[in-house]
Amino acid sequence: MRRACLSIAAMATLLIMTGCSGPPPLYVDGGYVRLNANPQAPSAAYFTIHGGGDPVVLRGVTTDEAVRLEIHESMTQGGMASMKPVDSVDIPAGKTVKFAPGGKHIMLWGVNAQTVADGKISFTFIFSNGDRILADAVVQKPDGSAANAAAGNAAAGDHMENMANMAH
Ligand SMILES: [Cu+2]
Repeated sequence: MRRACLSIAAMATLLIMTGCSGPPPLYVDGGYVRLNANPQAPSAAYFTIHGGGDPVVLRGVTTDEAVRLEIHESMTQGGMASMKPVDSVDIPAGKTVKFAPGGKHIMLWGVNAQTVADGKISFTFIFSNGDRILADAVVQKPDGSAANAAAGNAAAGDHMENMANMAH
């Protein structure tokens, strides 16, 4: 599913470069879950959302593979790091919104152990324009290495393929 979205994005990029004026697609990629070293504590998921032709709002994220999740925003105030849940995230047209450590993230409670072993978690992103976009996240151990070596390598391969597409 993720691969299909990426190739549509790559094709759209090519169309734009060849002079077609179709709007850029809204899509999600670069997903990974960083497991918490403390199994009782929540883990975090990170993604990159690429805005399409019109501004939209991310209204929610779901997964079948965790007990609960929340969209969070981390901040540092007076040297104190904290985070708070957010209900929605604005995705401006044509802009990239990155979920990354120290900023926006998806907090996950009770990640399915079998999913962790498989090394991949699927999420659905729900947008204000009605789009529901499925995106996979590679599961990483607390040290950043892949929880499942095969899944981790496949993701790295996707990334390389992506870079190659962009170079065309
Ligand atoms: Cu959080």
